[in-house]
Amino acid sequence: MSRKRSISFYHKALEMLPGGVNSPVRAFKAIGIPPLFIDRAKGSRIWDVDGNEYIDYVGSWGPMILGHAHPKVVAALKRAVLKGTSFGAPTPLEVELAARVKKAFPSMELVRMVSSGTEAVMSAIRVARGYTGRDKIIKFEGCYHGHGDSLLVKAGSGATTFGVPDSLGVPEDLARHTLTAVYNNLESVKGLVSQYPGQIACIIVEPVAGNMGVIAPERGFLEGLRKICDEEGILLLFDEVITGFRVAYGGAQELYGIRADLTCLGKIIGGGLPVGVYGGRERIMEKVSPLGGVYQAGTLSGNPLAMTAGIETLDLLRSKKAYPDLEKKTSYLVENISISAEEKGIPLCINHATGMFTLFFTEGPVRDYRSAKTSDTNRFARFFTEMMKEGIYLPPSQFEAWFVSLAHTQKDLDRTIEACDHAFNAICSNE
Ligand code: KE4
Repeated sequence: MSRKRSISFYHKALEMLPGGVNSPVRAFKAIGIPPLFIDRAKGSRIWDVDGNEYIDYVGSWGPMILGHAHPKVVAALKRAVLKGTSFGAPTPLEVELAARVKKAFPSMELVRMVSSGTEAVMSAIRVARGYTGRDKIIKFEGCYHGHGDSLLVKAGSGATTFGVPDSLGVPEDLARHTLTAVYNNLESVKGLVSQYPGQIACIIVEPVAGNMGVIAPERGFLEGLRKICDEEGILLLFDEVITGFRVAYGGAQELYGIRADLTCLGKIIGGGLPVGVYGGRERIMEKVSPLGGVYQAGTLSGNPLAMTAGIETLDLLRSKKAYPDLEKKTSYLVENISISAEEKGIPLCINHATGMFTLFFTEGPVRDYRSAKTSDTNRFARFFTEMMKEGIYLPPSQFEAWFVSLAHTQKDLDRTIEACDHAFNAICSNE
């Protein structure tokens, strides 16, 4: 497998982009080899610039739930682009996408389109502070909510991968308003709430964590957060940028039957184009300009091409009865990969939710940031490299989720399981 062209593009990129990338986790730093430069993708497959083909479990970090370049999405975009790419004015398309989001998430009585998950979360935090008049927020160690200043405190995803969960450049005066609790530990939340009575604007949570690797909420955790928020006048903010339209059409709110006060969405709702959405109860969202005093704006918010890709994607997800299929594929992979690791005596803990899963190279259980961090990241790096040789493209970090799409075929799944088998043998033999 030649990677010559990837490496030459990487060297050129290093002269132009910090670390040669436009988002840190893509740099393969946790793996210790130059990143692949991608040429194209179709369905479950992705090709690098050297022509190597892979079965793709990154799926652009979640958006490509239908698979890459779905013909109906491509056709809709081709029609849309001929009408112009951006107007900076309202269009019927944003009303169409908003209607679909509201139908899927009844708690989102009013929604606002933005251009990324980060922008959605930053804006929702500002709304929570503006609505409650309180400054502090509670987040969970290891959860990642984009790179907004208030959220880069004990953050997950790339921040954990690089061991910089607290970013430089975030003023201490701001960071002190971000309190961190332990995922799946309601006592840690209650402790903070009693320490700062009447000062906490919201609790932000990934209702199924994806950025420490996948960690599902234990029974009673989300319900407990809802109860604390109701008792203390705190807003419950679900960051469903990953889980929205992934774990269920109505996200974790549908799956667990918990109503959030504010919700953030991203990834899938743009169908691969830049979209973020935040929204919630009408009386809260009425604080947002031009109705209220919380300002937020964006040149490309509601961009017609992004709206088009999002509408097509959601309509295909709704019509396809996608979720039983995704769940079946995910369970099949998890069960068979577990068997393979067990046969080889490799300590492995696999956590999964519909359409997403993580192989933690540790005994487990993995139920929070601390237990996730017991994973053997060197062993993961060797596993990643072996899987790449086998033609499987994985998220280049132990603390991310593998994403399954509707385009992954039974043949893809069986090939993936066989590749894991070979990779497990390889990492055992050269240890
Ligand atoms: P973006 O700004 O990257 O669109 O969304 C930020 C975000 C917000 N909330 C959650 C739960 C998220 O997972 C994310 C972004 N996810 C990462 C991967 N875990 C994006 C990949 C990257 O940073 O390159």
